[in-house]
Amino acid sequence: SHLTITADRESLQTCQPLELAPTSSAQPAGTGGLVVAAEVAAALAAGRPVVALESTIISHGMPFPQNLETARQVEAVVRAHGATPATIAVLGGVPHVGLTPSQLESLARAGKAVRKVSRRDLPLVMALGLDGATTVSATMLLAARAGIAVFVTGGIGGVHRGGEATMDISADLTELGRTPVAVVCAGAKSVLDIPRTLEFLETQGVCVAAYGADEFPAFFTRCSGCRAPARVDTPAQAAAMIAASQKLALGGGMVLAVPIPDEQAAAGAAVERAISQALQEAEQRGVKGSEVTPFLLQRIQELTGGRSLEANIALVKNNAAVGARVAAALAALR
Ligand code: PSU
Ligand code: MN
Repeated sequence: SHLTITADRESLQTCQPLELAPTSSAQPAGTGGLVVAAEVAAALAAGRPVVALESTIISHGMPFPQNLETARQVEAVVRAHGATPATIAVLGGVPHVGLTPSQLESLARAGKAVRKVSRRDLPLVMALGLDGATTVSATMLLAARAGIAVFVTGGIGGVHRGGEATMDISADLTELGRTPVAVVCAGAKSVLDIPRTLEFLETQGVCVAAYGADEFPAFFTRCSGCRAPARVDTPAQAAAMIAASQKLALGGGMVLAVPIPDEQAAAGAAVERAISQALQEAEQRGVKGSEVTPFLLQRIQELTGGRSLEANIALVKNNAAVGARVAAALAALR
């Protein structure tokens, strides 16, 4: 009666034998041979605001060409608010922090042909010299290694419905528990079990705040039925929480959940119906593991005739504006 997850037996069968890619030994352990774009490195060195962006949302979260347009627009919004964007992905086995326009384009064109990479997949794509689109968990980890404290995306993963039995709980949640990066998002989609997602985040010690709202937002709608554990109303307040967490060396992350803009929330009801149908289809077809989220996102887009995609794009750009302001407020505190 719910989605089931198998171990990685199936995906292991599709792996090529391990052919090790050459690794650079020039950098100290822990920096993972990161390639940080010159512009990003300069901003970080000067203490100017930087905003990390993920790449699974580009490869698996939206179709081409809207994914490319959105990725470019989100970077432009970050810049327009005075911060430097750093889109994160693994290219040829090397984690990149900040992509060139042509790297961004190839990733967007490749779409789902690129491997979706969460924390657990990083050693594999690095060792095999593969490309990988990073999820929230892997993007947070790499952002933290590069020294970036603020990360913008659309929605985080969570506890899937039925997760109390399947244990399908996104690695995003445990990453939030262990990596000091603030994730600015529109909450979690109602394809997930939002109450359990919030419970799990509490267990992981993650500070969760809604931005300008009392309720935790559910991506396409401003309402989840769950009260947010905290509320902040300004970028300065959000930055003060990040600074406090750093001061105490808490080591964990933070969720700043920004409700979808009012103009887009109207599409919410139709999208909610599509979500129930997509969930049923996933169950009937036996979709499993890391394919669950991409499957649901694509079906929702198909079922709503593009309205959900339009709302998705609008909310990511809105999050980018908020995230850039938070990064600027944080830089001003230093
Ligand atoms: N939710 C969205 N859009 C997305 C994702 C989640 O609304 O693109 C992506 C993010 O990269 C997130 C990942 O980190 O899916 C979570 O996947 P999983 O549920 O397999 O952990
Ligand atoms: Mn999962």
